[in-house]
Amino acid sequence: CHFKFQSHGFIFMLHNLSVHPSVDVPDTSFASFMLSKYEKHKNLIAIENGITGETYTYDQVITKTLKTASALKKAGYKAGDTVAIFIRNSPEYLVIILAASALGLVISTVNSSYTSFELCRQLLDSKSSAIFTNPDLVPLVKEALATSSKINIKDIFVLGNHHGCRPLSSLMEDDGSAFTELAPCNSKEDTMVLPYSSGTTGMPKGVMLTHHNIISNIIQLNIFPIDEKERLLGILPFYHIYGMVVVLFYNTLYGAHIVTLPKFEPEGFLSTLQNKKIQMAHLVPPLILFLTKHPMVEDYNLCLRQILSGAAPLGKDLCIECTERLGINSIVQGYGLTETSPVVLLDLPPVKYSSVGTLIGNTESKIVDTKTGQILGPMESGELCIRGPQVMKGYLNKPEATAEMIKDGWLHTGDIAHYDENGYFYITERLKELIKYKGFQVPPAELESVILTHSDVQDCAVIGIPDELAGEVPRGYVVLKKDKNVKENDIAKYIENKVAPHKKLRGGVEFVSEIPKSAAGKILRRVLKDKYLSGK
Ligand code: 4UU
Repeated sequence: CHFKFQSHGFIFMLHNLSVHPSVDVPDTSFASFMLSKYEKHKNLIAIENGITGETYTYDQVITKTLKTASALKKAGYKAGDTVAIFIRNSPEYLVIILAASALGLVISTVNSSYTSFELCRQLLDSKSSAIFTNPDLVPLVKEALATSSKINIKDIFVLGNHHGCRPLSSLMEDDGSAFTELAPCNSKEDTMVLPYSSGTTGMPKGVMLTHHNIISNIIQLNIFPIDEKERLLGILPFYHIYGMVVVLFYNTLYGAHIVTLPKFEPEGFLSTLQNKKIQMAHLVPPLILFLTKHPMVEDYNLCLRQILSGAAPLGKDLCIECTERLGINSIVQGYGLTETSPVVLLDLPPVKYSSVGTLIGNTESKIVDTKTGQILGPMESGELCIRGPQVMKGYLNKPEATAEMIKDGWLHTGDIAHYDENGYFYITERLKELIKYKGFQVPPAELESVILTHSDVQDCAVIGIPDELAGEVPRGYVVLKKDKNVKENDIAKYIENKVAPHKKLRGGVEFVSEIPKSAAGKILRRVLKDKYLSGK
Protein backbone atom coordinates (compact mmCIF):
# COMPACT_ATOMS: atom_id res chain seq x y z
CA CYS A 1 0.00 0.00 0.00
CA HIS A 2 1.39 3.38 -0.93
CA PHE A 3 0.76 6.34 1.24
CA LYS A 4 0.56 9.87 0.07
CA PHE A 5 1.33 12.77 2.35
CA GLN A 6 -0.12 16.13 1.51
CA SER A 7 -0.11 19.19 3.59
CA HIS A 8 -3.37 21.01 3.98
CA GLY A 9 -2.77 23.84 6.36
CA PHE A 10 -1.61 22.15 9.52
CA ILE A 11 -3.17 18.78 8.86
CA PHE A 12 -1.23 15.94 7.34
CA MET A 13 -3.52 13.92 5.12
CA LEU A 14 -2.90 10.22 4.86
CA HIS A 15 -4.68 8.75 1.87
CA ASN A 16 -4.40 5.15 0.84
CA LEU A 17 -3.94 4.44 -2.82
CA SER A 18 -4.57 1.21 -4.62
CA VAL A 19 -1.76 -1.31 -4.92
CA HIS A 20 -3.07 -2.13 -8.37
CA PRO A 21 -1.99 -0.29 -11.51
CA SER A 22 -4.44 2.37 -12.60
CA VAL A 23 -6.69 1.55 -15.51
CA ASP A 24 -7.90 3.63 -18.45
CA VAL A 25 -11.65 4.07 -18.72
CA PRO A 26 -12.94 4.84 -22.20
CA ASP A 27 -15.37 7.72 -22.64
CA THR A 28 -18.21 5.76 -24.19
CA SER A 29 -21.69 4.49 -23.47
CA PHE A 30 -22.36 1.32 -21.52
CA ALA A 31 -24.09 -0.39 -24.45
CA SER A 32 -21.32 0.48 -26.87
CA PHE A 33 -18.70 -0.80 -24.43
CA MET A 34 -20.48 -4.08 -23.69
CA LEU A 35 -21.64 -4.92 -27.20
CA SER A 36 -18.18 -4.39 -28.68
CA LYS A 37 -16.81 -6.89 -26.15
CA TYR A 38 -19.59 -9.37 -26.92
CA GLU A 39 -18.55 -9.32 -30.60
CA LYS A 40 -15.38 -11.14 -29.54
CA HIS A 41 -17.14 -14.28 -28.36
CA LYS A 42 -20.24 -14.35 -30.48
CA ASN A 43 -20.67 -18.10 -30.66
CA LEU A 44 -20.29 -18.84 -26.96
CA ILE A 45 -23.22 -19.19 -24.60
CA ALA A 46 -23.62 -15.98 -22.64
CA ILE A 47 -26.52 -16.77 -20.40
CA GLU A 48 -28.78 -19.69 -19.63
CA ASN A 49 -32.07 -19.97 -17.82
CA GLY A 50 -31.28 -22.46 -15.04
CA ILE A 51 -34.93 -23.53 -14.84
CA THR A 52 -35.87 -24.00 -18.50
CA GLY A 53 -32.40 -24.59 -19.93
CA GLU A 54 -33.01 -21.96 -22.61
CA THR A 55 -29.75 -20.35 -23.69
CA TYR A 56 -28.64 -17.18 -25.45
CA THR A 57 -25.30 -16.94 -27.23
CA TYR A 58 -23.49 -13.61 -27.15
CA ASP A 59 -24.55 -13.14 -30.75
CA GLN A 60 -28.19 -13.69 -29.80
CA VAL A 61 -27.86 -11.23 -26.93
CA ILE A 62 -26.58 -8.61 -29.42
CA THR A 63 -29.35 -9.32 -31.95
CA LYS A 64 -32.16 -9.34 -29.35
CA THR A 65 -30.77 -6.16 -27.82
CA LEU A 66 -30.89 -4.28 -31.14
CA LYS A 67 -34.38 -5.56 -31.95
CA THR A 68 -35.69 -4.69 -28.50
CA ALA A 69 -34.14 -1.22 -28.75
CA SER A 70 -35.90 -0.75 -32.09
CA ALA A 71 -39.26 -1.80 -30.65
CA LEU A 72 -38.84 0.51 -27.65
CA LYS A 73 -37.98 3.36 -29.97
CA LYS A 74 -41.10 2.68 -32.05
CA ALA A 75 -43.11 2.70 -28.83
CA GLY A 76 -41.90 6.25 -28.23
CA TYR A 77 -39.17 5.80 -25.63
CA LYS A 78 -36.30 8.22 -25.93
CA ALA A 79 -33.02 9.14 -24.24
CA GLY A 80 -33.48 10.33 -20.66
CA ASP A 81 -36.72 8.39 -20.05
CA THR A 82 -36.65 6.02 -17.11
CA VAL A 83 -37.90 2.44 -17.26
CA ALA A 84 -38.29 0.07 -14.33
CA ILE A 85 -37.26 -3.60 -14.30
CA PHE A 86 -39.31 -5.68 -11.88
CA ILE A 87 -38.29 -9.16 -12.96
CA ARG A 88 -36.72 -12.14 -11.23
CA ASN A 89 -33.32 -13.26 -12.52
CA SER A 90 -33.50 -14.56 -16.06
CA PRO A 91 -31.40 -14.15 -19.23
CA GLU A 92 -33.78 -11.49 -20.55
CA TYR A 93 -32.69 -9.18 -17.72
CA LEU A 94 -29.44 -8.61 -19.60
CA VAL A 95 -31.17 -7.96 -22.92
CA ILE A 96 -33.56 -5.42 -21.37
CA ILE A 97 -30.76 -3.48 -19.68
CA LEU A 98 -28.65 -3.41 -22.84
CA ALA A 99 -31.56 -2.44 -25.09
CA ALA A 100 -32.77 0.32 -22.80
CA SER A 101 -29.24 1.57 -22.37
CA ALA A 102 -28.60 1.52 -26.13
CA LEU A 103 -31.41 4.09 -26.43
CA GLY A 104 -30.03 6.19 -23.57
CA LEU A 105 -32.85 5.24 -21.19
CA VAL A 106 -32.23 5.17 -17.45
CA ILE A 107 -32.91 1.78 -15.89
CA SER A 108 -34.35 1.61 -12.40
CA THR A 109 -34.04 -1.89 -11.00
CA VAL A 110 -36.72 -2.90 -8.51
CA ASN A 111 -36.51 -5.60 -5.85
CA SER A 112 -38.70 -8.39 -7.26
CA SER A 113 -40.02 -9.28 -3.79
CA TYR A 114 -41.44 -5.79 -3.25
CA THR A 115 -45.06 -5.28 -2.28
CA SER A 116 -47.28 -3.02 -4.42
CA PHE A 117 -46.79 -0.31 -1.82
CA GLU A 118 -42.99 -0.43 -2.14
CA LEU A 119 -43.14 -0.70 -5.93
CA CYS A 120 -45.48 2.28 -6.15
CA ARG A 121 -43.03 4.41 -4.21
CA GLN A 122 -40.11 3.57 -6.49
CA LEU A 123 -42.14 4.05 -9.70
CA LEU A 124 -43.20 7.48 -8.47
CA ASP A 125 -39.81 8.58 -7.24
CA SER A 126 -37.93 7.36 -10.32
CA LYS A 127 -40.67 8.71 -12.66
CA SER A 128 -40.56 5.49 -14.62
CA SER A 129 -42.57 5.46 -17.83
CA ALA A 130 -42.54 1.71 -18.51
CA ILE A 131 -42.16 -1.43 -16.47
CA PHE A 132 -40.83 -4.87 -17.37
CA THR A 133 -42.23 -7.66 -15.23
CA ASN A 134 -43.07 -11.37 -14.86
CA PRO A 135 -46.64 -12.46 -15.69
CA ASP A 136 -47.40 -13.49 -12.11
CA LEU A 137 -46.32 -10.05 -10.88
CA VAL A 138 -48.71 -8.17 -13.19
CA PRO A 139 -51.58 -8.05 -10.62
CA LEU A 140 -49.17 -6.53 -8.11
CA VAL A 141 -48.00 -4.00 -10.70
CA LYS A 142 -51.61 -3.10 -11.50
CA GLU A 143 -52.30 -2.69 -7.79
CA ALA A 144 -49.35 -0.31 -7.55
CA LEU A 145 -50.57 1.67 -10.56
CA ALA A 146 -54.05 1.92 -9.05
CA THR A 147 -52.61 3.33 -5.82
CA SER A 148 -51.50 6.61 -7.32
CA SER A 149 -52.73 8.59 -10.28
CA LYS A 150 -49.33 10.24 -10.43
CA ILE A 151 -47.62 7.11 -11.73
CA ASN A 152 -47.06 7.53 -15.42
CA ILE A 153 -46.47 4.01 -16.73
CA LYS A 154 -47.34 3.81 -20.43
CA ASP A 155 -46.53 0.14 -20.98
CA ILE A 156 -46.28 -3.04 -18.97
CA PHE A 157 -43.91 -5.36 -20.83
CA VAL A 158 -44.22 -8.91 -19.68
CA LEU A 159 -41.78 -11.79 -19.82
CA GLY A 160 -44.30 -14.34 -21.09
CA ASN A 161 -47.96 -13.52 -21.61
CA HIS A 162 -50.56 -11.67 -19.65
CA HIS A 163 -53.84 -10.22 -20.77
CA GLY A 164 -53.52 -6.55 -21.68
CA CYS A 165 -49.72 -6.47 -21.47
CA ARG A 166 -47.23 -6.45 -24.29
CA PRO A 167 -45.07 -9.60 -24.37
CA LEU A 168 -41.34 -8.98 -24.27
CA SER A 169 -40.97 -11.61 -26.99
CA SER A 170 -42.70 -9.27 -29.45
CA LEU A 171 -40.05 -6.64 -28.70
CA MET A 172 -37.24 -9.12 -29.11
CA GLU A 173 -38.69 -10.18 -32.49
CA ASP A 174 -39.02 -6.66 -33.87
CA ASP A 175 -37.64 -6.10 -37.39
CA GLY A 176 -34.99 -3.83 -35.91
CA SER A 177 -35.66 -1.08 -38.45
CA ALA A 178 -36.13 1.82 -36.04
CA PHE A 179 -32.85 1.43 -34.24
CA THR A 180 -30.02 2.71 -36.39
CA GLU A 181 -27.38 3.81 -33.93
CA LEU A 182 -26.50 3.79 -30.25
CA ALA A 183 -27.67 6.90 -28.41
CA PRO A 184 -24.94 9.50 -27.94
CA CYS A 185 -23.77 9.64 -24.36
CA ASN A 186 -22.05 12.02 -22.02
CA SER A 187 -20.59 9.19 -20.01
CA LYS A 188 -19.71 11.15 -16.87
CA GLU A 189 -23.05 12.96 -16.70
CA ASP A 190 -25.70 10.60 -18.04
CA THR A 191 -27.28 8.24 -15.54
CA MET A 192 -27.29 4.66 -16.73
CA VAL A 193 -28.84 2.77 -13.84
CA LEU A 194 -30.92 3.91 -10.91
CA PRO A 195 -30.94 1.23 -8.19
CA TYR A 196 -32.28 2.22 -4.77
CA SER A 197 -30.37 2.40 -1.51
CA SER A 198 -31.00 4.12 1.79
CA GLY A 199 -27.32 4.99 2.14
CA THR A 200 -26.38 6.00 5.66
CA THR A 201 -29.80 7.27 6.71
CA GLY A 202 -33.45 7.65 5.78
CA MET A 203 -35.63 6.19 3.06
CA PRO A 204 -34.46 4.34 -0.05
CA LYS A 205 -33.11 6.83 -2.58
CA GLY A 206 -32.40 6.55 -6.30
CA VAL A 207 -28.65 6.09 -6.75
CA MET A 208 -27.58 7.79 -9.99
CA LEU A 209 -24.82 5.67 -11.47
CA THR A 210 -23.45 7.04 -14.71
CA HIS A 211 -22.16 5.10 -17.70
CA HIS A 212 -18.67 6.10 -16.55
CA ASN A 213 -19.30 4.77 -13.01
CA ILE A 214 -20.37 1.37 -14.28
CA ILE A 215 -17.76 1.01 -17.02
CA SER A 216 -15.06 2.06 -14.54
CA ASN A 217 -16.09 -0.54 -12.00
CA ILE A 218 -16.17 -3.39 -14.48
CA ILE A 219 -12.73 -2.41 -15.75
CA GLN A 220 -11.42 -2.01 -12.19
CA LEU A 221 -12.59 -5.56 -11.51
CA ASN A 222 -10.29 -7.05 -14.13
CA ILE A 223 -7.77 -7.96 -11.42
CA PHE A 224 -10.13 -10.85 -10.76
CA PRO A 225 -9.64 -13.08 -13.80
CA ILE A 226 -12.55 -14.94 -15.38
CA ASP A 227 -11.96 -17.45 -18.16
CA GLU A 228 -13.92 -17.68 -21.35
CA LYS A 229 -16.67 -20.30 -21.01
CA GLU A 230 -16.30 -20.28 -17.22
CA ARG A 231 -19.61 -21.37 -15.72
CA LEU A 232 -21.04 -19.02 -13.16
CA LEU A 233 -24.15 -19.00 -11.06
CA GLY A 234 -26.49 -16.02 -11.35
CA ILE A 235 -28.54 -16.48 -8.19
CA LEU A 236 -27.90 -13.13 -6.51
CA PRO A 237 -30.62 -10.76 -7.63
CA PHE A 238 -29.74 -8.69 -10.67
CA TYR A 239 -31.73 -5.74 -9.28
CA HIS A 240 -29.09 -5.38 -6.56
CA ILE A 241 -25.81 -3.80 -7.55
CA TYR A 242 -23.74 -6.91 -6.64
CA GLY A 243 -25.74 -9.20 -8.94
CA MET A 244 -26.04 -6.56 -11.64
CA VAL A 245 -22.47 -5.35 -11.99
CA VAL A 246 -20.27 -8.04 -10.47
CA VAL A 247 -22.19 -11.06 -11.76
CA LEU A 248 -24.06 -9.97 -14.87
CA PHE A 249 -21.92 -7.22 -16.41
CA TYR A 250 -18.38 -8.05 -15.42
CA ASN A 251 -18.37 -11.71 -16.33
CA THR A 252 -20.06 -11.36 -19.68
CA LEU A 253 -17.15 -9.17 -20.83
CA TYR A 254 -14.94 -12.22 -20.78
CA GLY A 255 -17.24 -14.70 -22.47
CA ALA A 256 -18.38 -16.46 -19.31
CA HIS A 257 -21.51 -18.62 -19.26
CA ILE A 258 -23.97 -17.45 -16.60
CA VAL A 259 -26.73 -19.76 -15.37
CA THR A 260 -29.59 -17.77 -13.85
CA LEU A 261 -31.86 -18.84 -11.00
CA PRO A 262 -34.92 -16.78 -10.05
CA LYS A 263 -34.74 -17.52 -6.32
CA PHE A 264 -32.99 -19.57 -3.67
CA GLU A 265 -34.48 -22.95 -3.07
CA PRO A 266 -32.13 -25.58 -1.54
CA GLU A 267 -32.63 -28.39 -4.03
CA GLY A 268 -32.71 -26.20 -7.12
CA PHE A 269 -29.60 -24.36 -5.95
CA LEU A 270 -27.59 -27.53 -5.37
CA SER A 271 -28.81 -29.41 -8.44
CA THR A 272 -28.02 -26.40 -10.63
CA LEU A 273 -24.52 -26.18 -9.17
CA GLN A 274 -24.07 -29.88 -9.86
CA ASN A 275 -25.84 -30.38 -13.18
CA LYS A 276 -24.65 -27.21 -14.85
CA LYS A 277 -21.11 -27.86 -13.61
CA ILE A 278 -20.82 -24.43 -12.05
CA GLN A 279 -17.19 -23.47 -11.31
CA MET A 280 -17.62 -20.05 -9.81
CA ALA A 281 -20.40 -18.68 -7.63
CA HIS A 282 -21.00 -15.16 -6.35
CA LEU A 283 -22.75 -15.53 -3.00
CA VAL A 284 -23.63 -13.84 0.26
CA PRO A 285 -22.66 -15.21 3.71
CA PRO A 286 -26.03 -16.95 4.44
CA LEU A 287 -25.66 -19.02 1.25
CA ILE A 288 -22.09 -19.87 2.23
CA LEU A 289 -23.43 -20.93 5.64
CA PHE A 290 -25.92 -23.21 3.86
CA LEU A 291 -23.16 -24.80 1.75
CA THR A 292 -21.05 -25.28 4.87
CA LYS A 293 -23.61 -26.73 7.26
CA HIS A 294 -26.51 -28.29 5.41
CA PRO A 295 -26.51 -32.12 5.32
CA MET A 296 -28.12 -32.10 1.83
CA VAL A 297 -24.90 -30.79 0.33
CA GLU A 298 -23.32 -34.26 0.83
CA ASP A 299 -25.72 -35.74 -1.72
CA TYR A 300 -24.39 -33.59 -4.54
CA ASN A 301 -21.27 -33.78 -6.59
CA LEU A 302 -20.14 -30.19 -6.94
CA CYS A 303 -17.30 -28.89 -9.08
CA LEU A 304 -17.15 -25.39 -7.61
CA ARG A 305 -13.62 -24.05 -7.45
CA GLN A 306 -14.16 -20.49 -6.29
CA ILE A 307 -16.68 -18.39 -4.39
CA LEU A 308 -16.90 -14.62 -4.09
CA SER A 309 -18.63 -13.35 -0.96
CA GLY A 310 -19.90 -9.84 -0.42
CA ALA A 311 -22.71 -7.61 0.88
CA ALA A 312 -22.21 -8.68 4.52
CA PRO A 313 -19.35 -9.81 6.78
CA LEU A 314 -17.92 -13.31 6.33
CA GLY A 315 -16.14 -14.74 9.37
CA LYS A 316 -12.84 -16.58 9.23
CA ASP A 317 -14.11 -19.88 10.70
CA LEU A 318 -17.00 -20.16 8.27
CA CYS A 319 -14.71 -19.31 5.39
CA ILE A 320 -12.21 -22.05 6.32
CA GLU A 321 -14.89 -24.65 7.03
CA CYS A 322 -16.65 -24.01 3.74
CA THR A 323 -13.43 -24.05 1.72
CA GLU A 324 -12.52 -27.41 3.27
CA ARG A 325 -15.94 -29.01 3.01
CA LEU A 326 -16.36 -28.15 -0.65
CA GLY A 327 -12.70 -28.69 -1.49
CA ILE A 328 -12.57 -25.39 -3.34
CA ASN A 329 -9.57 -23.15 -3.99
CA SER A 330 -10.76 -20.16 -2.06
CA ILE A 331 -13.53 -17.87 -0.95
CA VAL A 332 -12.58 -14.30 -1.71
CA GLN A 333 -14.40 -11.27 -0.35
CA GLY A 334 -15.46 -8.10 -2.05
CA TYR A 335 -16.68 -4.96 -0.35
CA GLY A 336 -18.63 -2.04 -1.65
CA LEU A 337 -21.90 -0.15 -1.75
CA THR A 338 -24.64 0.56 -4.23
CA GLU A 339 -23.28 4.13 -4.16
CA THR A 340 -19.88 2.87 -5.41
CA SER A 341 -21.11 0.80 -8.37
CA PRO A 342 -20.37 -1.31 -6.08
CA VAL A 343 -16.77 -2.55 -5.74
CA VAL A 344 -14.20 -0.69 -3.64
CA LEU A 345 -12.14 -3.44 -2.01
CA LEU A 346 -11.39 -6.91 -3.25
CA ASP A 347 -9.40 -9.76 -1.81
CA LEU A 348 -7.52 -12.04 -4.15
CA PRO A 349 -6.04 -15.48 -3.54
CA PRO A 350 -4.17 -16.31 -1.36
CA VAL A 351 -6.91 -14.92 0.87
CA LYS A 352 -6.43 -13.07 4.11
CA TYR A 353 -9.24 -14.34 6.30
CA SER A 354 -11.72 -11.75 7.56
CA SER A 355 -10.18 -9.12 5.30
CA VAL A 356 -12.13 -7.58 2.45
CA GLY A 357 -8.83 -7.15 0.61
CA THR A 358 -7.12 -4.15 -0.87
CA LEU A 359 -8.32 -1.11 -2.83
CA ILE A 360 -9.08 -1.85 -6.47
CA GLY A 361 -7.42 0.26 -9.18
CA ASN A 362 -8.06 4.04 -9.46
CA THR A 363 -9.48 4.07 -5.92
CA GLU A 364 -8.33 6.04 -2.88
CA SER A 365 -9.43 5.75 0.70
CA LYS A 366 -8.98 7.39 4.04
CA ILE A 367 -10.05 6.30 7.49
CA VAL A 368 -11.32 9.18 9.61
CA ASP A 369 -11.94 9.49 13.30
CA THR A 370 -15.72 9.63 13.69
CA LYS A 371 -15.57 12.33 16.32
CA THR A 372 -12.69 14.58 15.30
CA GLY A 373 -12.65 13.91 11.55
CA GLN A 374 -8.88 13.39 11.80
CA ILE A 375 -7.27 11.01 9.32
CA LEU A 376 -6.05 7.83 10.97
CA GLY A 377 -3.16 5.50 10.22
CA PRO A 378 -2.71 1.72 9.98
CA MET A 379 -4.60 -0.41 12.54
CA GLU A 380 -6.66 2.57 13.71
CA SER A 381 -10.44 2.24 13.45
CA GLY A 382 -12.60 4.93 11.92
CA GLU A 383 -15.04 5.64 9.14
CA LEU A 384 -13.98 4.44 5.71
CA CYS A 385 -14.15 7.14 3.02
CA ILE A 386 -13.70 6.54 -0.69
CA ARG A 387 -12.72 8.48 -3.77
CA GLY A 388 -12.76 7.00 -7.26
CA PRO A 389 -14.47 6.87 -10.65
CA GLN A 390 -17.06 4.40 -9.33
CA VAL A 391 -18.53 6.86 -6.81
CA MET A 392 -22.11 7.79 -7.75
CA LYS A 393 -23.12 11.10 -9.26
CA GLY A 394 -25.59 11.51 -6.39
CA TYR A 395 -29.05 10.61 -5.16
CA LEU A 396 -31.90 11.44 -7.51
CA ASN A 397 -33.52 14.77 -6.53
CA LYS A 398 -31.92 14.64 -3.07
CA PRO A 399 -29.11 17.23 -3.00
CA GLU A 400 -28.99 17.34 0.81
CA ALA A 401 -28.68 13.57 1.14
CA THR A 402 -25.99 13.62 -1.56
CA ALA A 403 -24.07 16.35 0.25
CA GLU A 404 -24.31 14.35 3.48
CA MET A 405 -22.81 11.30 1.75
CA ILE A 406 -20.15 12.94 -0.46
CA LYS A 407 -18.15 15.60 1.37
CA ASP A 408 -15.20 17.32 -0.32
CA GLY A 409 -15.22 14.65 -2.99
CA TRP A 410 -15.05 11.78 -0.48
CA LEU A 411 -17.86 9.27 -0.17
CA HIS A 412 -18.51 8.49 3.49
CA THR A 413 -19.43 4.81 3.64
CA GLY A 414 -20.87 4.71 7.16
CA ASP A 415 -18.73 1.62 7.80
CA ILE A 416 -16.08 1.35 10.49
CA ALA A 417 -12.84 -0.12 9.20
CA HIS A 418 -9.08 -0.28 9.62
CA TYR A 419 -6.22 -1.42 7.42
CA ASP A 420 -2.98 -3.20 8.20
CA GLU A 421 0.57 -2.35 7.16
CA ASN A 422 0.11 -4.22 3.90
CA GLY A 423 -2.98 -2.28 2.89
CA TYR A 424 -5.53 -5.02 3.70
CA PHE A 425 -8.81 -3.65 4.99
CA TYR A 426 -11.10 -5.02 7.68
CA ILE A 427 -14.70 -3.90 8.07
CA THR A 428 -15.52 -4.18 11.75
CA GLU A 429 -18.78 -2.35 12.38
CA ARG A 430 -21.56 -0.40 10.77
CA LEU A 431 -21.83 3.18 11.92
CA LYS A 432 -24.86 3.94 9.76
CA GLU A 433 -28.38 2.94 10.70
CA LEU A 434 -28.82 0.53 7.76
CA ILE A 435 -29.76 -3.05 8.70
CA LYS A 436 -28.66 -5.93 6.48
CA TYR A 437 -30.79 -9.06 6.46
CA LYS A 438 -28.90 -11.74 4.49
CA GLY A 439 -27.13 -8.94 2.63
CA PHE A 440 -30.42 -7.22 1.69
CA GLN A 441 -30.92 -3.63 2.74
CA VAL A 442 -33.50 -2.95 5.43
CA PRO A 443 -33.64 0.80 6.03
CA PRO A 444 -34.94 1.36 9.59
CA ALA A 445 -36.47 4.73 8.70
CA GLU A 446 -38.55 3.04 6.03
CA LEU A 447 -39.92 0.45 8.47
CA GLU A 448 -40.58 3.16 11.04
CA SER A 449 -42.61 5.10 8.48
CA VAL A 450 -44.75 2.00 7.89
CA ILE A 451 -45.19 1.23 11.61
CA LEU A 452 -46.30 4.82 12.19
CA THR A 453 -49.22 4.31 9.79
CA HIS A 454 -50.74 1.90 12.35
CA SER A 455 -53.56 3.81 14.03
CA ASP A 456 -52.58 2.71 17.56
CA VAL A 457 -48.94 3.70 17.30
CA GLN A 458 -47.69 6.93 18.83
CA ASP A 459 -43.97 6.58 18.11
CA CYS A 460 -41.47 3.91 17.12
CA ALA A 461 -37.90 2.99 16.28
CA VAL A 462 -36.29 0.07 14.45
CA ILE A 463 -32.82 -1.37 14.99
CA GLY A 464 -30.92 -4.41 13.72
CA ILE A 465 -30.01 -7.14 16.18
CA PRO A 466 -27.42 -9.87 15.51
CA ASP A 467 -28.65 -13.15 14.03
CA GLU A 468 -26.48 -16.14 13.28
CA LEU A 469 -28.17 -17.11 10.05
CA ALA A 470 -29.15 -13.76 8.57
CA GLY A 471 -26.41 -11.53 9.98
CA GLU A 472 -28.99 -9.13 11.37
CA VAL A 473 -32.77 -9.00 11.79
CA PRO A 474 -34.93 -5.91 12.33
CA ARG A 475 -36.48 -5.32 15.76
CA GLY A 476 -39.13 -2.72 16.50
CA TYR A 477 -39.67 -0.54 19.57
CA VAL A 478 -43.16 0.90 19.77
CA VAL A 479 -44.86 3.51 21.92
CA LEU A 480 -48.62 2.93 21.84
CA LYS A 481 -51.21 5.67 21.99
CA LYS A 482 -53.06 5.86 25.31
CA ASP A 483 -55.50 3.06 26.16
CA LYS A 484 -54.68 0.90 23.15
CA ASN A 485 -54.43 -2.80 23.77
CA VAL A 486 -52.98 -4.28 20.58
CA LYS A 487 -50.37 -6.97 21.05
CA GLU A 488 -46.73 -6.89 19.91
CA ASN A 489 -47.54 -9.56 17.37
CA ASP A 490 -50.32 -7.44 15.85
CA ILE A 491 -47.74 -4.81 14.97
CA ALA A 492 -45.41 -7.41 13.46
CA LYS A 493 -48.30 -8.84 11.40
CA TYR A 494 -49.35 -5.38 10.25
CA ILE A 495 -45.85 -4.76 8.91
CA GLU A 496 -45.68 -8.16 7.26
CA ASN A 497 -48.54 -7.29 4.92
CA LYS A 498 -46.95 -4.07 3.79
CA VAL A 499 -43.27 -4.85 3.18
CA ALA A 500 -41.08 -7.32 1.31
CA PRO A 501 -40.27 -10.51 3.29
CA HIS A 502 -36.69 -9.46 4.13
CA LYS A 503 -38.03 -6.46 6.05
CA LYS A 504 -40.26 -8.42 8.46
CA LEU A 505 -39.71 -7.65 12.15
CA ARG A 506 -38.05 -11.01 12.74
CA GLY A 507 -36.23 -9.61 15.78
CA GLY A 508 -39.56 -9.01 17.51
CA VAL A 509 -41.48 -6.01 18.74
CA GLU A 510 -41.16 -4.45 22.19
CA PHE A 511 -43.54 -1.91 23.69
CA VAL A 512 -41.75 0.94 25.43
CA SER A 513 -42.86 4.15 27.11
CA GLU A 514 -40.66 6.39 24.99
CA ILE A 515 -38.12 6.34 22.17
CA PRO A 516 -34.69 7.72 23.09
CA LYS A 517 -33.98 10.81 21.00
CA SER A 518 -31.31 13.49 20.72
CA ALA A 519 -32.09 17.13 21.46
CA ALA A 520 -32.63 17.59 17.74
CA GLY A 521 -35.21 14.79 17.72
CA LYS A 522 -33.03 12.16 16.02
CA ILE A 523 -33.69 8.59 17.16
CA LEU A 524 -30.78 7.28 19.24
CA ARG A 525 -30.71 3.78 17.80
CA ARG A 526 -27.38 3.09 19.47
CA VAL A 527 -29.01 3.44 22.90
CA LEU A 528 -31.65 0.86 21.99
CA LYS A 529 -29.05 -1.45 20.51
CA ASP A 530 -26.73 -1.25 23.53
CA LYS A 531 -29.70 -1.88 25.80
CA TYR A 532 -30.70 -4.93 23.78
CA LEU A 533 -27.16 -6.30 23.64
CA SER A 534 -26.64 -5.89 27.36
CA GLY A 535 -29.87 -7.82 27.96
CA LYS A 536 -31.60 -5.01 29.87
C1 4UU B 1 -18.96 -6.45 5.38
O1 4UU B 1 -24.16 -4.94 -0.55
C2 4UU B 1 -23.71 -4.12 -1.31
C3 4UU B 1 -22.56 -4.42 -2.17
C4 4UU B 1 -21.99 -5.66 -2.15
C5 4UU B 1 -20.79 -6.07 -2.84
C6 4UU B 1 -19.83 -5.21 -3.19
C7 4UU B 1 -18.66 -5.61 -3.81
C8 4UU B 1 -20.58 -7.34 -3.08
C9 4UU B 1 -19.40 -7.89 -3.75
C10 4UU B 1 -18.42 -6.95 -4.11
O2 4UU B 1 -17.36 -7.34 -4.67
O3 4UU B 1 -24.25 -2.85 -1.42
P1 4UU B 1 -25.38 -2.26 -0.49
O4 4UU B 1 -25.50 -0.85 -0.91
O5 4UU B 1 -26.59 -3.10 -0.51
O6 4UU B 1 -24.79 -2.31 0.97
C11 4UU B 1 -23.61 -1.66 1.31
C12 4UU B 1 -23.18 -2.06 2.69
C13 4UU B 1 -21.80 -1.56 3.07
O7 4UU B 1 -21.82 -0.20 3.44
C14 4UU B 1 -21.44 -2.49 4.20
O8 4UU B 1 -22.06 -2.08 5.40
O9 4UU B 1 -23.09 -3.48 2.83
C15 4UU B 1 -22.05 -3.81 3.76
N1 4UU B 1 -21.06 -4.67 3.08
C16 4UU B 1 -20.18 -5.44 3.73
N2 4UU B 1 -19.93 -5.61 5.05
C17 4UU B 1 -20.90 -4.84 1.76
N3 4UU B 1 -19.91 -5.74 1.53
C18 4UU B 1 -19.44 -6.13 2.74
C19 4UU B 1 -18.43 -7.04 3.18
N4 4UU B 1 -18.22 -7.16 4.51
N5 4UU B 1 -17.71 -7.77 2.32
